[in-house]
Amino acid sequence: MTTGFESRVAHYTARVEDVMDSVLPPATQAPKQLHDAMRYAVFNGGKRVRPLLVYAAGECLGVREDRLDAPAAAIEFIHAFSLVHDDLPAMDDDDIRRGKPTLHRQFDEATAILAADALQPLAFGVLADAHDVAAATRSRLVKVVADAAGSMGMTGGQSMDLAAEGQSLAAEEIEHMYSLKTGALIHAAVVAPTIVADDLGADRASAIEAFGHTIGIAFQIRDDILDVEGETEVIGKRSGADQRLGKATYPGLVGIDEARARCDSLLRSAIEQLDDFGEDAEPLRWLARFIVERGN
Ligand code: GRG
Repeated sequence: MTTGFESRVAHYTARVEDVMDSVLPPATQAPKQLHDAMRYAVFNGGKRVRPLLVYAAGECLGVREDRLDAPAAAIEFIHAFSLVHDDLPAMDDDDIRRGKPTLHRQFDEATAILAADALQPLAFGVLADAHDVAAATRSRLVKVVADAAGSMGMTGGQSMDLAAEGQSLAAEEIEHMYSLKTGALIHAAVVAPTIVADDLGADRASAIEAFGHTIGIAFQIRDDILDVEGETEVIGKRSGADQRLGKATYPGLVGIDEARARCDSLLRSAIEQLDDFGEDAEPLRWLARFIVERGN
């Protein structure tokens, strides 16, 4: 199906990539290897789902796209940072990401750690510099992204994921871990426009929040399904990694068919959570379907 948003995906992708390019120091700037590595982490591919969610939620709420550039870029920097750390030998020890060598393979481990370290403050710097957004709004954006990345968000979820290797978790525990490890940043992507939007009522804000929570869990279950069923060449990372690492995953617990059914049911809930927005939420619905149907 097409909703019109599909035709704007290339526009928004180019837009956020321009913003990120403009704030990342050039690779010719010393320390050159560090800046080269930061750029590799950000520009070695990537679907840009989180920035697209920012712009789609912004369309839903009638927020001007230039007011969404800072959260879109900041959240993608945090995401890029997390992938570099996730791939390190101390974590999932992966050598392919987005079909290319992981950062520590392309450069070295110390450079990968430092490049990721530098992407995180860059994200918060972008939010602090969003001068077309009021100071109080900027500070709320910083808080939302900080909470999403922190120990009760993505980093906490990653810690639970590592602790659960070789363990057996219940379905609810796995979904809770997913809602932090993957869902927290996706949730922040759709919540950021609710902060930038003028006069948004509490009901509309909580409907968007609920959507972000639901689709964040579905995103990770789909990722797990791709890890089991996808070809390395298509998914851009080594398939079967979860089983090799003894990860506690949803398909590992309930099987692929039930995992797919859970993903579909989360998609239905996410779409229902947008009912009150009517046509304005079509971009978000389109992205929700993309998230559970994607092939990489
Ligand atoms: C970054 C604050 C901070 C701490 C590091 C390593 C870590 C803590 C968290 C990792 C969390 C993580 C890697 C979750 C997996 C999320 C996931 C499914 C990533 C893949 O996202 P896609 O498919 O990737 O959007 P692309 O390549 O398209 O950008």
